[in-house]
Amino acid sequence: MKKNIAIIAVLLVSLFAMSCKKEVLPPAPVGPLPTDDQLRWHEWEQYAFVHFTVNTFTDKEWGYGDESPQVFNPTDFDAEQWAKTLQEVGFKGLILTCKHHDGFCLWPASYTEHSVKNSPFRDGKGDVVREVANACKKYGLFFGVYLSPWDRYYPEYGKDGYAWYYSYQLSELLSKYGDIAEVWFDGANGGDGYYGGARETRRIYSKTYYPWASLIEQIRQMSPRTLIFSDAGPDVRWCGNEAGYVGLPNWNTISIDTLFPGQSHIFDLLNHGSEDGKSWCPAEVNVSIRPGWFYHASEDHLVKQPAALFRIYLESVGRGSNWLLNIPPDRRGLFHENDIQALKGWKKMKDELFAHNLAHDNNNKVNITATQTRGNAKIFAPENLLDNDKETYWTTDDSVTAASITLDLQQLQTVRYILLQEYIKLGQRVETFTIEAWQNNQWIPVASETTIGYKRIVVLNPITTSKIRINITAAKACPILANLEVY
Ligand code: FUL
Repeated sequence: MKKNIAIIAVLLVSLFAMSCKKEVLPPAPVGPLPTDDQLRWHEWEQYAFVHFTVNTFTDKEWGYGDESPQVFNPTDFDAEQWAKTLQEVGFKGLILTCKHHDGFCLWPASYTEHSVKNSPFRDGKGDVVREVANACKKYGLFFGVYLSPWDRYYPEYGKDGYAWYYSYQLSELLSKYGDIAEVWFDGANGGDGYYGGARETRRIYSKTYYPWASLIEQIRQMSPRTLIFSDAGPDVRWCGNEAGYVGLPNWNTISIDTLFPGQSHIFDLLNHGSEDGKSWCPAEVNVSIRPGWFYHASEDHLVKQPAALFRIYLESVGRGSNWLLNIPPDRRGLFHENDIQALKGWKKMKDELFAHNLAHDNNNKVNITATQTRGNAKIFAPENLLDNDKETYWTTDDSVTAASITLDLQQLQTVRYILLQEYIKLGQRVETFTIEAWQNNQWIPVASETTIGYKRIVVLNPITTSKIRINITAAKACPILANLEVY
C-alpha cells in the first residue's frame, strides 16, 4: 500500500513538473514579411509570358503604332493549345501582352479603334484576352495581364489626356476577365512613335508622368488579390536583366520607396535586392525562349534548348525567385512545335534529375541531427526538414545564428543538388552557409553560399558521400529552415 502511494506521489510530482515546464515559443518574425498573396506567388515558381500582337505579323519587336489592325490575322488561333502545353509542363499560369508599346489592344477596348475589333480575327468580333483567360481557367492556370504604359499609337500619349485612358484600360482588364493574378507594368519608354499621326519623339519622366500611386490604389480597390509587378514592385520587382538569372545573394527585401518603374542604373540592386530593404518585394526573372519577345520565323532554330532552360530554372527558381518564361505564339496563333519540344525536354530533364530525393529515403532510414535545436523541443527538431510539410521547420534558440545540420544517408550516394527552403513567413534570415560532404573520414567543403530564401538549389560537382553537413554560418536572426532535399 505504502509503495503504491509512493508511486502515485512520484507520478503526480512529475506531471506537475511537466505542466510547469515552459512551452517553447516559435521565433519572432524578422524584417519585412511576405503577404499571404506574396506567399502564394512564391509557390507558383514558373509561369509563361506570352507576347502576341501586330508585331507577330509585321516581324517587329516594337511596333511604331501605325500598324493597321488588319494585319492582326492569326489563321488557327487556339489559346487552349497554349494553356494545355503549359499545364503539361508544370507551368502555373500565363501573363498576356494585352497591349504592347504599339498600342494595339487584344481585347475590344473602349475609346480606341486600335484593337482586335477592327481586325479580321473572328470577323472583328473576337477577344483574345477573353479566350486566353477562359483557356487558363479550363486548364487550372492563373491569368495575368501586361498593359504597356508606353503607347506609341495613342494621340494623347506624353500629354495630359493619357492617364485616364490608361487607367480606363486597366479597369476594363480588371473587371471583365475574372481573376487577374498579376499586373505587369513594363518600365520601357522609348520616345518616338506614331501618336495619332504626329510621328514624333515624346519623352516622359516615368516617375512623375504616370500616376503610379493612383494606379496602384485602383488595382488594390478593384482587385485586392492582384499582385503588382514593376521595376519598383510594390509586390514583385524586376530582376534587373532579361538574360534569365537573379543574383547571389538574392534578398526578397528592397526599399521600394526609393524606386520607380523605368529607372536606369539600378540593375544590380534589383538583381540582388537588399538585406536591409524595408519591403518584401521578391524578384521575377523574365526571359524569352527565343532571342526576341515576339515570334519571328527566322528564330525558329534559335529556341533555347532544354539544357539552357534548365540552367535558367536553376538560376531563377533555384535562387529563390520566380521564372517568367516568354513563349511567343506564331502567326497561326499557336505555340510553335520547336518551343513545345524544348519545354517538354526541360520538364523531362527536371523530372529525371529530381526524381529521387535521397533525403527522403525511408528504406535507408536517413538520420538528421542539428548542433542546436530551439529549446530542445521536438516541434523545432531537424526531422521537420524531411517531413514534406512546409509548415513545420527546424530552428534554433534566439541567441544562435550559426548552426549545422548533418544528414546521414547511411550509405554511399552520388549527390549533385541540394535543395533548401527557409520558412519565409517569419522573414528571410540566412546570410551565408556552407556545405560539406563526408569523404575518407573527413569533411570536405563542397559549397560556400549566401542566401536561401523561399528556395535554393545548390549545384555541386557530383560527389559520392554518405553524409552531408549544412553549416549556417551567418543569419539576421536564428535560422528557420522548412525543407531539405538531396539529389
Ligand atoms: C521590355 C519591352 O520593351 C520588350 O518589348 C518586352 O515586352 C520586355 C518584356 O520588356 O521592356
